[in-house]
Amino acid sequence: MSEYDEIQIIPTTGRNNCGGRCIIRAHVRGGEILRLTTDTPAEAGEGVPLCACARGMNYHRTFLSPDRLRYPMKRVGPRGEGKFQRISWEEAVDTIASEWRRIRDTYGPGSRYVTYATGVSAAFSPKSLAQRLLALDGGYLDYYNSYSTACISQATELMYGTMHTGSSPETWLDSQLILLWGHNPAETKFDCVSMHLLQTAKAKGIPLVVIDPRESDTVRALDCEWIPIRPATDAALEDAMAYVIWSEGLQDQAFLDRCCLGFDKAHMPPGVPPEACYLSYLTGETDGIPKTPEWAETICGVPAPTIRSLALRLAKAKPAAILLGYGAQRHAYGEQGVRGAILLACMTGNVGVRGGWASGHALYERHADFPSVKPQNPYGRAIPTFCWTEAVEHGHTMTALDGVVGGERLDSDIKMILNLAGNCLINQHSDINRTAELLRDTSKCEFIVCSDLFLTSSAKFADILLPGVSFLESENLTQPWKWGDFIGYNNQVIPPLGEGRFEYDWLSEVADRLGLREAFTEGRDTRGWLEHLYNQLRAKEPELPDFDAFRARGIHRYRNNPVTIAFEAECRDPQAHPFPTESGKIELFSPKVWRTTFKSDFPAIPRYVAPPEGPQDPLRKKYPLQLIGWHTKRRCHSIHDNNPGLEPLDPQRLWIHPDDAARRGLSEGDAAEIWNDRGRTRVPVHVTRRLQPGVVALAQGSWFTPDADGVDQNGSINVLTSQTPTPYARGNPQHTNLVEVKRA
Ligand SMILES: Nc1nc2c(c(=O)[nH]1)N[C@H]1C(S)=C(S)[C@@H](COP(=O)(O)OP(=O)(O)OC[C@H]3O[C@@H](n4cnc5c(=O)[nH]c(N)nc54)[C@H](O)[C@@H]3O)O[C@H]1N2
Ligand SMILES: Nc1nc2c(c(=O)[nH]1)N[C@H]1C(S)=C(S)[C@@H](COP(=O)(O)OP(=O)(O)OC[C@H]3O[C@@H](n4cnc5c(=O)[nH]c(N)nc54)[C@H](O)[C@@H]3O)O[C@H]1N2
Ligand SMILES: [Mo]
Repeated sequence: MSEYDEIQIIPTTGRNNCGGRCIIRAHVRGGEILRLTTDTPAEAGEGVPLCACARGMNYHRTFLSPDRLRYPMKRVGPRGEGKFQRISWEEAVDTIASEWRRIRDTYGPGSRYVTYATGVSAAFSPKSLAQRLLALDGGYLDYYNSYSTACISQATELMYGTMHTGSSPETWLDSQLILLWGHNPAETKFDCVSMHLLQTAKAKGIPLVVIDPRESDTVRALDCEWIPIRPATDAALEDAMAYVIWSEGLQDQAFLDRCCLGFDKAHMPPGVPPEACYLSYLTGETDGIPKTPEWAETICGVPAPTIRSLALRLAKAKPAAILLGYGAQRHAYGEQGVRGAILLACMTGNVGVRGGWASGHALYERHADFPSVKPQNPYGRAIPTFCWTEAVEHGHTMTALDGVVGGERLDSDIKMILNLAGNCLINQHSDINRTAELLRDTSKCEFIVCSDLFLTSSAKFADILLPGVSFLESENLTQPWKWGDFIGYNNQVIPPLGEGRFEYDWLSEVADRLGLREAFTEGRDTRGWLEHLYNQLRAKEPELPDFDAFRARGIHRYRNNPVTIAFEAECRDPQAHPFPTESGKIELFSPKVWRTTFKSDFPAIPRYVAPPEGPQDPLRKKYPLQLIGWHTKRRCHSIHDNNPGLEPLDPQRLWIHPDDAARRGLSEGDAAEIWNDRGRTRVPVHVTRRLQPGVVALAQGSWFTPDADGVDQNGSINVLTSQTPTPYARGNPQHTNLVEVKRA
């Protein structure tokens, strides 16, 4: 390279699992990245600029670090110890192909599992490609749910019959009140447009209220009202708000009568005792306890007058929107807070109207998705993704009662794991110590392949460890999460580091060993597939330019973005346009839950249930503090934790209230140990009034770094979290934890 070489500006987009997918422009000279820039208002035209945050601007520093994995390796010490020996790609591929075949022939196709892994959240992802090859080779154990949205997606479907409850986000500007419930968009990127819209809403004078145990960055960035709540008690607050609205006669009774099942006795399904309705619970007819604000205050910690006034404001603001983040549902009874929010949206007549919001998951597709590369899975069975450790331990005993779908039971434990561009094998899954012990036993899961950029805690558990390539070194097709009307081309910027390879290349060689190359590749290389997938999308989205033009620009911003309101027709005339539920109505009471065995511990109506490790658990005598996590601006999950340049943005610290700190003799910056029966971690404390006494908070995603005694030294929250799934969705309760803290 010389300074006279031409500087090329290559447009690309990131592909980690942050909802943003911001625009990155790499300034490259002679194969070397000089700097990264991002979208500009001039480029964006009338659209919202798709600007990268500090993480986006740091991709090259994170990914081109000297710590990158550079060649294939095989494990030499005990599994998990992290000792590896360099091998050739040929040996790696041969070993994978022969173990793949052996395990299929010994235990059947359903013994093979590809983990939840979001490091390449793009259309042509290593995870989907591995599942493609397994499907062509007889099948694999699939999963459903995500670590992101298990409870919110299933609770929403339970009530509306669909997760697609989102309207166009521009309609937020037609609201009179917006509640950001367990939602922190200033920090937790779901997209590049939410904050822009919320800032516009703020400028228009629309009141914004944040309900969160922490005074999040969103409270500060939008200067909004903050209602602190005890973690895992949102459903109690919602019950009491419903009580106030009902006792003041402010509910939209016509809407409830027309569109909802189970609010009161007169609207219950046949064959169910009428007093199983929501109202009988609310008034205390069934349990003698009216769900008053005073009742809720003792549980959720929000003062009764605040509850009353919030309820009245919600009922009187017409229309109003309850926007849910995913934080309040990553809890032990995370389903119930979601159901309560939907109930409030129904009671206040905010469903199906512009400026209102159906609430729930709010999936929304204004434009088509890229097609899948996965053929049908001949094995057909799937588990909740969070329950994969159960399937390693005792898969052959798992049945529909454990969340198995697509068949009555599993016929094998998991014997082979492919963990490609993911860190859920250890770092991001709950109860790291339990998972590590399980995976150390090579008689249980017999073979583990990891492909990553770094020697992460998950990568240390690989039998074969492969060097991947980052988005700067390979290409793909990207799409943002729900609000963002564009698609991006992840152009390759520089050649791969070391012997790093995109997963498709070596999977094609494994396919070759299995006699499946032609079926797997259909004769295409990566570029050929990307063009093929793009053209399939283009057939549905006629305004897309041809592939080469799209690739050269690196982005297409959709011009035709019609405004849609979820359930407009259903709400107007549910007879002619039934909701996609069994009853054709919004099921405030769920006949499905009533019939099933969930009945005993999971109620058929939205209502507060005291969760294990919640504020009312007797375990608080031993572990008095409720610990939650959050997704910090400094990382995307575990990504960027090894980039010291980003650390000052949000150093890993335990947030603790001054009263709790004083009681333990802790001052700002002191090293603390946090523990419960599952594990221990050490981290400095941040003494702050940005949360209430009794609550502590630790950002999720920090790299598990155990000392010789197994005590984590890096504030990695998953040494403290539980593997017990939530009762209905069987999701991850990773924000519900009781702990104690002391000076380290
Ligand atoms: N910067 C950044 N952005 C990201 C990600 C990232 O890692 N970093 N990850 C992306 C991914 S994959 C996902 S799934 C999303 C995650 O998005 P979310 O799940 O919404 O993010 P969290 O930070 O876990 O939770 C949001 C807020 O909920 C609060 N909260 C926790 N417990 C409770 C509770 O009991 N009640 C209430 N009312 N609030 C509660 C937290 O304090 C937090 O401020 O973010 C995406 N965007
Ligand atoms: N306690 C707690 N745990 C949580 C959460 C929580 O809120 N609290 N959140 C959960 C959520 S919402 C999610 S989505 C999961 C996320 O779980 P994961 O998807 O496992 O999380 P990441 O840390 O993003 O892991 C991505 C991995 O891919 C690697 N990688 C990045 N880019 C590339 C690439 O181009 N190629 C290859 N081969 N590798 C690459 C990174 O080095 C990293 O190891 O975590 C969950 N875990
Ligand atoms: Mo997520």
